[in-house]
Amino acid sequence: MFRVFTAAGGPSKGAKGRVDMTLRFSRFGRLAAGVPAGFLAAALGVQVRAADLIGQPTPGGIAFQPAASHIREEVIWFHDWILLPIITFITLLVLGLLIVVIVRFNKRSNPTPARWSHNTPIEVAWTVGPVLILMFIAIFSFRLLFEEHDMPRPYMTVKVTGRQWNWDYEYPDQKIPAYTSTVMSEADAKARNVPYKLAANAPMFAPVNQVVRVQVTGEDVIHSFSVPAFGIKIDAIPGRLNETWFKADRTGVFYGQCSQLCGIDHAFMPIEVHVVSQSDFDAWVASKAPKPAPVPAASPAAVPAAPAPA
Ligand SMILES: [Cu+2]
Repeated sequence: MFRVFTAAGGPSKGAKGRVDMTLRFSRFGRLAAGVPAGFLAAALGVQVRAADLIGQPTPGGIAFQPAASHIREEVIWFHDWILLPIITFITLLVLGLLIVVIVRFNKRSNPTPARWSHNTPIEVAWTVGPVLILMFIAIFSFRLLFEEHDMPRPYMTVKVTGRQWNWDYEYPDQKIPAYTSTVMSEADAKARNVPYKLAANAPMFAPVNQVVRVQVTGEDVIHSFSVPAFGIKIDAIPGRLNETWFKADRTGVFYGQCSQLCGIDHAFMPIEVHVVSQSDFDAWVASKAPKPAPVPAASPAAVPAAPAPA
């Protein structure tokens, strides 16, 4: 459903209408297995333009952000096709039972109450039933958990350090020292037409279609590094190095936020990740890598002046 996006992350030219409809209905289709929410969304037209859905929340949106990685697609599939149908079924079942009880077993229509208080088959059923449901969910849940932890061979590592209230990004493989990424001011965000409180002054960079290992730690309190489009969220804990990974399958700008209450400016430590082509990434690395120290030239100026003769 996302094939209509161009490399830049926007909808392909001239196909905007088709993109909108594709996105709206394919998402709707994915949810249709039993999703009143999807129905509501389509009916109210709250799904906004496809271009707005890349890597950031949208006003009025009720579905997930579009996936930009295979893991995220699996997460969305698990939610849309396993969890949501089950919880919808359970909710409707309980609602139905409640209505039956209200209608058939009220005082008026049932003047002489029954005197029994136990029913062994029902008690067994309402114990075994939920256990079976949880075991069924666990099959898919554990498979997903395993996949999330089974990191392929990484192309590079980014070390992320959370701090009150900004992030540090360091690229040991590329020898890029840590730089600090802070929230962009409202005026700057407005001037650049980027979302305030999501845009950062110095984004993290990653090449597309490469496995990026993200090592996360905290400097002062617990923060949490989270990028919904990649399906990653991991705590940044002082004194501990946590690890996760992502492999973005499209270029674009993807936003996240610190997801652990970390103090008064918790809402002001956004995460901005630019996923770019390999050549763009290499160019960025070249621009960031520390320049080699200039070889001192044996110029006369470098020679200390001889003391003046007395
Ligand atoms: Cu934080």
